[in-house]
Amino acid sequence: MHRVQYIKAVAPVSSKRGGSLPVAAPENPEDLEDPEDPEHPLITILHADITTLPVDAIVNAANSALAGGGGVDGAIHAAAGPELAAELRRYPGCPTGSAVITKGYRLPARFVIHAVGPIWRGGDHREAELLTSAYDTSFKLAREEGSIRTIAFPAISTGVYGFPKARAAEIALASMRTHEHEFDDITACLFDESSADLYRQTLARRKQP
Ligand code: AR6
Repeated sequence: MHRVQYIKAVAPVSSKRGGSLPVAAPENPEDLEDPEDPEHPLITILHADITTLPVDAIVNAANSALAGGGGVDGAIHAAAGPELAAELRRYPGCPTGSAVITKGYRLPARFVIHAVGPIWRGGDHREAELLTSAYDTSFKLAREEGSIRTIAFPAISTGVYGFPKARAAEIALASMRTHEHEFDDITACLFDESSADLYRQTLARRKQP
């Protein structure tokens, strides 16, 4: 039960059903199964700081210079330590819609996948395609690494890059569903409760015919 292992270390968090999850693992691991969501047992929606998650890999919302910055990028660099920036300096950069993988250094996660989402410029500049590509490339790198079974994503491009949150949630969850059979658990890690609610609603809607 991979989910039990990392929920133990994450607090506060919310479950897909909206209730708070216990900080300690329940006596019966089956308590964490979601009977309301049998179609997507491997997609977990969490309200949490992604830097705290002891998953195999976390995904960063990076910029094409791989130069660090604010938002989740800044938080990941601060938590990982300066070795992360040093490893990234080996790369000339990364095109929008693509990603690179590094070690996680002082993070609980063993790897960081630095994905470059698009800057929102009104919607007519391939933004949706590029955001899909950022997610799909992250999954591809994770698979190629070979030992990554659990992976967590922030809501790429929805902060300073300005991508509309509802459309971004649809794109993120569509990519996660495409790849869910390749991993033991995929976590959508949202930094605020309203975004976590949006993801829950979007996932529920996708199940309707
Ligand atoms: N854990 C999870 N999610 C977080 C965290 C966190 N610790 N901190 C912020 N978020 P952003 P972008 C959420 O702006 O829009 C950087 O400067 C946040 O609420 O971090 O892709 C880079 O260097 C939002 O929903 O990334 C780039 O230059 C989401 O993460 C640029 O920002 C993404 O917000 C990338 O912009």
